[in-house]
Amino acid sequence: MTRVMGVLNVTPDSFSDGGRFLAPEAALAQASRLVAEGADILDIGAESTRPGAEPATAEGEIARAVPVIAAVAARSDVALSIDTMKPQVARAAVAAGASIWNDVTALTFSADACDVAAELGCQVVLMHMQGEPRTMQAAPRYDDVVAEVTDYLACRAEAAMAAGVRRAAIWLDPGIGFGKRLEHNLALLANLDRLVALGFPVLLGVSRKSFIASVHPPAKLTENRLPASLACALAGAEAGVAAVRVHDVAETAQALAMWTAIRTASRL
Ligand code: HH2
Repeated sequence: MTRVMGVLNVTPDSFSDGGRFLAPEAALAQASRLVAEGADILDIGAESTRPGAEPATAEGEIARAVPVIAAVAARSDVALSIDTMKPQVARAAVAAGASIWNDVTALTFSADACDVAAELGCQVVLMHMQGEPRTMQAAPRYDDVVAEVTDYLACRAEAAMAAGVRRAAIWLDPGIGFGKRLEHNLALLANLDRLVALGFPVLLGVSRKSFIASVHPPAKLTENRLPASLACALAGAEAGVAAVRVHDVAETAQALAMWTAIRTASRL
């Protein structure tokens, strides 16, 4: 069954939940809520990667994320993921109880990233992004987006394994919305099976993203994008992704439970 990764951003400026869970008590309450709603994994992020976002310092990320990770780890055995590109932050998060390093730069942010991932021994999500968050949506260009993203992620998995990361610890993510136009996002969603065929678990992050408003203009506000987010999650489940990264955990868990029940019912 496709697992649900609940998003918990302890940032001032994330595109969907920025500023809402900055206070530690608010973050802990939201973590408990997401677990109660059916999250299998919580992805805690302390730097926004939305287009145009200003970079955070490692010290700032650690100060915001680590106390929340430590407090959630003390109260619950839900798997915890740290959404960061910085090895220093990943190291502090794993020490506090995170077991997954979710890296939107696929271990390319610094020269030591692969070595740190190998040393930490945690699970690692390698995500594809063209460019960097501040400017990535300016002029994304691909000749064959599906082939380029798939090849890139296969290469990054090889690089991680060459540094000593276990094959079984590697996840891949096509990076929907990260340096991609609408047609690129849709091509990747329509061909997720090609990424799944590489044999690594695939994580899909589509929740509330802006390409939804390009497909359906009334979904201009992020809070109005749940139906399309669910449609994308089910498309991911159909293609065999291992987990979906979402803001709306209860709704996604319900949609996936029904999809799984239908898929596993015997056909007459
Ligand atoms: N999307 C976002 C952040 N991190 N990580 C992975 N692996 N895949 C994604 O698709 C992904 C991600 C963007 O969403 P959000 O965290 O809600 O926003 P922000 O980056 O503004 O904090």
